[in-house]
Amino acid sequence: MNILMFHLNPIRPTFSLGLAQLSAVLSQKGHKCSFFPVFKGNLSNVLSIVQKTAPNLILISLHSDSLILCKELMEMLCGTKIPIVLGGIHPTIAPEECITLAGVYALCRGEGEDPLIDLVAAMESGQDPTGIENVWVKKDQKIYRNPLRPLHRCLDEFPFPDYTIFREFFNFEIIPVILSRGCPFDCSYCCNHTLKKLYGAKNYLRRHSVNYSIENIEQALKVFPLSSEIEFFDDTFILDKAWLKDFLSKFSQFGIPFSCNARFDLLDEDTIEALSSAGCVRINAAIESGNFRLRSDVLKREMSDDTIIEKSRLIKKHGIRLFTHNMIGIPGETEEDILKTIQLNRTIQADSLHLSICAPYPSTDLRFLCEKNGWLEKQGKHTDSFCDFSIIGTPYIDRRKVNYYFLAFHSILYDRGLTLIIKKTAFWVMHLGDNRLYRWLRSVRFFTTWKWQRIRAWLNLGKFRNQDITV
Ligand code: B12
Repeated sequence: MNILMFHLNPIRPTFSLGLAQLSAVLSQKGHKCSFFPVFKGNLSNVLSIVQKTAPNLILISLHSDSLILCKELMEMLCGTKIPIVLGGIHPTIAPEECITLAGVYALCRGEGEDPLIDLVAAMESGQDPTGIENVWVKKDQKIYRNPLRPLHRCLDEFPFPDYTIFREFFNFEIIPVILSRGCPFDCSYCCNHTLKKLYGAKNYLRRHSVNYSIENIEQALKVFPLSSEIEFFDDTFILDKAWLKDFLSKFSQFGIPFSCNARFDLLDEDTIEALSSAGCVRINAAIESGNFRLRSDVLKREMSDDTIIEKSRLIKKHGIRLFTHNMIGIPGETEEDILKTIQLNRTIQADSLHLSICAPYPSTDLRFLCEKNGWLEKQGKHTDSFCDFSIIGTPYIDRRKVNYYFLAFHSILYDRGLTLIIKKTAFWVMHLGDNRLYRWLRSVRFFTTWKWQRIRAWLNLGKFRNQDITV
């Protein structure tokens, strides 16, 4: 079959390691896969891509932030009569919302490799596709909702993700890699506890063997030989210390810097030192809130300020840059709490950070908390938007204040003097306009950065790694 894959992100073109994995298993079965990263700025190109590739099947991968974009895309595709299958985290946790979208032929919940192979085989051979585990299918005006199959026990049985599908669109200076699935923690805003409820906690966390992981990286580097860094996206990269030690000792052969996610409370000096010696240049760790009560009671991340401060000191001591994840608009949060989050980042001297507006994703404990208290925006036009607007309204803070701090957070933390005053004033004016100007500027910025990356790829610019991989 000729299969076209779309990954959706309203804001910018984004890779999908999930689709790379699916492309690998489908290619193994002789199917031809191509990929296109859809965002608002290139939605109008989609039909010409479909005409050019002439697929027999379209796969769409989506997170909850992309439902509106998905609806728009489906409207564009409905005239093509090509079967469309949805998958990814949103169809997994909110399947009813997805299967009822006009034009959807089927959706896949949970891990896609085995169900997709079964579905494609059934479609090709004309067999009945209505009884495949993980797959919900629409047929003769009926919806067949099949149960989940158990998680695939041994991840090493899968082929290496197919990075070639990204080559046309991304010139990864930093290659994204993921070597495990699952997480043992239950942060209330994250999808992991939701998936654990679906699948059962047993065997939920699985990791590739060290040998598979090393070979996976080798393959990725062959596809992107100019990449100068690796980013490990695993939720729990540093959890299994024995695995980590073995992995780092073998990874060092690449002589390539990397960054990874880590929880402050799991870090100890030995681990930080080992990471640093193996080439770790940045640790991404979540603070989320500067208020301990919100962190532990609302977000279910029991971690003291002292732990965060002490571990940050150690990270810096070993010459690793610190990137933090933060949220504002958390239920129960006040303006003072937001300022505490800024202050905590200042105390630990975060080198850079990511800020999100707290998003109560479907089926998470955080969502249930908001629903129970009537804190979700009911009538507003942004109810389905998980990107730039706060959809949580509590008596503790005006939602527009949250939007203002979303714009001003970085400036308050990093800017000084006149720059700070000018930016704060501009953000204040912009937030009154419902963020529209800001969102437009952001889209332009992402678009130009992306184009610039492609020009660099075309000109063959980019740093060579200090060691080449033997092919
Ligand atoms: C890597 C990652 C990113 C990367 C790449 C994202 C991407 N495009 O895949 C980056 C940094 C860009 C990113 C950005 C964001 N992310 Co993110 N990210 C992750 C992370 C850590 C791993 C995802 C991954 O690669 N998993 C490994 C692959 C193999 O699994 P997979 O993607 O789930 O795919 C499998 C199945 O879902 C299925 N499948 C997937 N697509 C399809 C399609 C079809 C047709 C079929 C049949 C099957 C199928 O088959 C695959 C193989 O089994 C997850 C957390 C997690 N542990 O899953 C969060 C996660 C997906 N991200 C999340 C969020 C919130 C975001 C952002 C909105 C953050 C922000 N505020 O900007 C953006 C959204 C970007 C977007 N729309 O793409 C949430 C999503 C929650 C939700 N309900 O939507 C997650 C679940 C983390 C969380 N807090 O719960 N993210």
